[in-house]
Amino acid sequence: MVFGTILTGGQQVPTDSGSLATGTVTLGFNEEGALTYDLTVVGLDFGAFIGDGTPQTQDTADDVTGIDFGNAPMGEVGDLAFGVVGVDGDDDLIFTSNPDGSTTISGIWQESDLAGIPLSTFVPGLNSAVASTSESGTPQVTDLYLNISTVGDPQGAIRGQISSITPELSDILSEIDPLVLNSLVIQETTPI
Ligand SMILES: [Ca+2]
Ligand SMILES: [Ca+2]
Repeated sequence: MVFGTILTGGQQVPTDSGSLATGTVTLGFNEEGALTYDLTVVGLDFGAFIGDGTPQTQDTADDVTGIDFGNAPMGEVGDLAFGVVGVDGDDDLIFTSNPDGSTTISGIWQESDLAGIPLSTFVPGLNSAVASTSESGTPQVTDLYLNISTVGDPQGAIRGQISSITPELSDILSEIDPLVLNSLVIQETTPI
């Protein structure tokens, strides 16, 4: 995958949401030019979207209400580009509840999906970031981000700015143990 990022509460704007949930996502263009994404999250409740809708946790604050692509640089709130859940969402969404308690969300953002801002608007910027990364070996942050909102954090619990990444970083992001990543983030954000 040529794009990826880590989602945390600390990337929320204007302030840290305080959420201790984390996510990793990798993305890439498929042969048809659509953007495929694989997102794995620890610490949020996707029960409403899986099977008979049984909640994954008793607490309702962690219940996910939206998974959205937004359009803004890091540190800014932008317009909704593509809301992937709901009736006008991604028709390719697959939710998988993993044995370790994490949830994986996979989908394909095509030009034909009903998006607030069509995918084609982002393609030149995304391609240019990939070209720059393959030339310099350095990740490039794009103006596209992923935001997950919940009952407790309706503006967003965790966010990650989509970056073009090197093959090495892509391997790390797809192979990292989600629970290990989550414990690292919790250690960093919990005051001693
Ligand atoms: Ca819950
Ligand atoms: Ca789709």
